[in-house]
Amino acid sequence: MTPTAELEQLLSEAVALINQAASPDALEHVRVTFLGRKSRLTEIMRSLPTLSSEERAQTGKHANQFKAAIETCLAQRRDALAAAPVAAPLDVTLPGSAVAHGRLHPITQTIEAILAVFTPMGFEIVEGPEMEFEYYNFDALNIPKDHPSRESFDTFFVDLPSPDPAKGRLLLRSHTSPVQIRMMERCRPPLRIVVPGKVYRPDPLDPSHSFMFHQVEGLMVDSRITFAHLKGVLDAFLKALFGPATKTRFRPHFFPFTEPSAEVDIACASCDGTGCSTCGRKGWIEIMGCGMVHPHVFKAVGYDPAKVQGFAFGMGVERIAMLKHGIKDIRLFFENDLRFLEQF
Ligand code: 2U9
Repeated sequence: MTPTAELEQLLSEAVALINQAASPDALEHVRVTFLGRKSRLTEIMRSLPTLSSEERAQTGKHANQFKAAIETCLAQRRDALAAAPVAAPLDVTLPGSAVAHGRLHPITQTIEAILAVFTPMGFEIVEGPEMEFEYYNFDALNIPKDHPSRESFDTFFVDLPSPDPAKGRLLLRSHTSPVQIRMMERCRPPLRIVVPGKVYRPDPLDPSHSFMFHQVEGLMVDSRITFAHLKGVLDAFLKALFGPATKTRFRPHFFPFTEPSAEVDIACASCDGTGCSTCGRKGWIEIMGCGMVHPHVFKAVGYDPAKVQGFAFGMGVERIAMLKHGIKDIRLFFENDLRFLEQF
């Protein structure tokens, strides 16, 4: 093959490769192959002195044309690549990448589940202060200063002078009941409220005690309210929370602020009341307390106990969450370990 024929063949190969090149690097590779020091073109140029003067003139001219044609081609392709969009067009049908999302704390989820049963029954959600006066936490609730029942509501007192000495010392509330007292002071009956919130008791930490925990309490006041209303509402509540087959039992108890008072048990779902380790072989699990509001409590807020009756109830949120999820240690709720929290 003559050098001229060979250059023509190389040119068509080079043009094809240049047009296929998808990146500046690929283009450079083509340039080195066809124009570089080790290329066929360089060999042909080096052999020019061995040719006759006529052949030398011809081949030299063709070699220069070859080189110029390839350089033009390379420049065009370089411009085309620079103008092309960098990324592939967006395919909106591809599945998206998952966005990490947070979630509500299991205690918040449990509070919301509890409230979601009461609000459709007409109960309004009310909140109040965590730092309280002795009067709202104890006195108005028929827990007199010298009464031994006050000891079951062990209390953190706040080391600040009381802004209203007539209402006693400041403390961290040991139950959410002071909020119901404040509501009754402000509103005339009828009243239907549920009160979620944090409460504080100086208990030593163990698997079932924490110095701060959450309660949901409730209060319904109207004329002609009876214990039957209390039973109906709480039985419906526990069936909504633990399932329609849940059996309930009301056991007599004592609270200073209610009379009569009861504790409410649900039949153990693990053994259906026959007795197992979950229920301590008793077949029943204590779930909440309740009772008819004591006449002294109504008197304290200016309600006439001859005209209005009411029922009240209270539950510990951590205890309910532990029963619902089979959690054995209350401290897990407060450690903020994501391996625990991400399970809810
Ligand atoms: C007013 C009148 C009465 C609230 C009540 C209970 C029974 C009760 C406990 C459950 C477990 C607290 O978290 S716990 O330790 N609570 O058993 N609470 S009746 O009675 C009231 C509240 C406010 C004005």
